[in-house]
Amino acid sequence: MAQTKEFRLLCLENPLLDIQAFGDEALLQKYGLKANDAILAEPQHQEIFEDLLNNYDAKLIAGGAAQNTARGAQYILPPNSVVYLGGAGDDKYAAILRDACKQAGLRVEYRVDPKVPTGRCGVVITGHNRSMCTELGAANHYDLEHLKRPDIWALVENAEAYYVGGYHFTVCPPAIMELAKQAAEHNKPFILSLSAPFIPQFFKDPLDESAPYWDYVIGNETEAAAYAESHGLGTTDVKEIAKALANLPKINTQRKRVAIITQGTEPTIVAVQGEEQVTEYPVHPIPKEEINDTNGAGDAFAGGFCAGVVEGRPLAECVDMGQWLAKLSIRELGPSYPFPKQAYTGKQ
Ligand code: 26A
Repeated sequence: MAQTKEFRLLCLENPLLDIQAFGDEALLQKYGLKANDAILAEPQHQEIFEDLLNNYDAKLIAGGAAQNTARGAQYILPPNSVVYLGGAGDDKYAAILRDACKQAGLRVEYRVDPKVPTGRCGVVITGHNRSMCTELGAANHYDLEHLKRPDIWALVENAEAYYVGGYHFTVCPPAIMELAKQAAEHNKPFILSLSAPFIPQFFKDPLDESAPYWDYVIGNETEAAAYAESHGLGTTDVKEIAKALANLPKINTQRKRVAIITQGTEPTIVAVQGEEQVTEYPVHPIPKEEINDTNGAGDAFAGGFCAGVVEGRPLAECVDMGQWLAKLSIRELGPSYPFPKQAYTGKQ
């Protein structure tokens, strides 16, 4: 039997170690955090990491949104299917990340900066919400030079699909554009996640520059709303926003753009470029008592979805794979997947 090609999916973003704890309203207030948000740490947030570790029994868990997605896609795909790029330090935290990725069978190619600590993300869980506060550290030093290094660029050329976490717009838009252009030139799918409301709000220009290259754009309802507001779409209707995203101008006309908006336990909305009809895919709920936390649920959705795209499955099945993997992840602590592995056995 012919061997399947290796490393068909290449992902790029910010490797982070999550410092995650169950907290309360007082903790959120202490640092001025919203219950469900993702922000970059500012001076007033510096203490949160030690605070979580010392006073809230925080756990260290591999994170970084697209790294979670990459581990998720690899969870479903055959061994050696996914490679992940980003910037990390040369420290204990990087070792934990490498270990977790190795266990998940994910190949990582970090741009190592020995002078800067690995990025970390303080995660405060309250109920079914998660508030994230990120200090990017070495992840912020990812650069084009690393992407263009001959051994890394060979991985880019070899890959058949690209997934970029929108959080990377805060780090290295030129690297994103290189992948976007490579995808369009070779008719490979380029998948982008909006990542967080602050990306369309405060990184609008680089986001918009990449938009013509999106074959798939994935976001949740709050990211969609932030996009609509920052782009003056004049609507708060998720279906209309999905349609607007799908119908933005596109460079590679061989693929119709697909916009996918998840909404927690509400149906996933899917719009296809040029199509009037928007499709809703109901989520298969799990009993409340089985929910551990929702940190990484969206990343897991993207992971399952990307695995489907790489395998060339029909759109409805890609969505189903995303919902399936998200369901597995929210039963685990943080952005993790159950071991021993469960197999996706077809549409639920
Ligand atoms: C640039 N920022 C803010 C970030 C992140 C991030 N990943 C990359 N860049 N802020 C939070 N995360 C990750 O999101 C995951 C949950 O979706 C966290 O590390 C967490 O694992």
